[in-house]
Amino acid sequence: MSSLDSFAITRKWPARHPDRIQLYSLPTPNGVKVSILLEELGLPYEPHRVSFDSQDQFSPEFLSLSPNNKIPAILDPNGPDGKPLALFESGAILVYLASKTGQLIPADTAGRFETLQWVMFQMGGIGPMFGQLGFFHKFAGKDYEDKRPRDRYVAESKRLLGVLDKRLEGRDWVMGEQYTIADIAILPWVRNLVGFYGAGDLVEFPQFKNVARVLEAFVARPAVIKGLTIPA
Ligand SMILES: N[C@@H](CCC(=O)N[C@@H](CS)C(=O)NCC(=O)O)C(=O)O
Repeated sequence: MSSLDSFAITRKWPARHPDRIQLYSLPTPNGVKVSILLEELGLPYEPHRVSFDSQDQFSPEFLSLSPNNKIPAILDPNGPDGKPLALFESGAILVYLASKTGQLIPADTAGRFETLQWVMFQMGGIGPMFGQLGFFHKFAGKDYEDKRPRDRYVAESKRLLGVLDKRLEGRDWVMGEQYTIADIAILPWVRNLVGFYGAGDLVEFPQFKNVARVLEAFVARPAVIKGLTIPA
């Protein structure tokens, strides 16, 4: 009997290593944020694939942990006070894991909140806007005759890329010299926009030279290369 047995999610995705962080995910731009962070931190974890083809995200077991039916989610057997902690929402998971380890987030209060501000910029801006652009450019919305919704998200995505490009001027990473969870939140979405969504031309990506430079450095990191493939 492990401390995770009382979590219904472990009935559908049994924990073979209940002492490790359990990750429920898929290699999407939101999912890989967590696998990349776990790889960067070198924390032992056990990934579980939540298959959208089988509608796993709507199963009662998954909803018991992630009521918004979205990946990623985690179950940490060693949460606060040594008790298990279940979490959904990638931003909350990034902040939790960085705080738990004291890594990839500045130690000083001002630097910490500045980092969180950029994580929120991704969660409230880049993620939802790029995601809508993907719908109207690559998925079902591409067949809509009325191109105004697509154009709205193209314009908003370009605006957000402009904000990010300005921030990265003269900086190695979003927070300057220090690589943080802000980079891990934002850059998988930029990669997805120009890669999987094929929207590079649409948003005139080459003009965002600082974003392109930092994205190149990001995707070369061993932890990023590995994290992008998890769960297999
Ligand atoms: N704000 C959420 C968004 C998560 C999200 O949108 N996940 C998508 C995959 S990238 C998902 O699980 N979609 C499944 C569905 O909507 O049914 C987060 O950052 O964790």
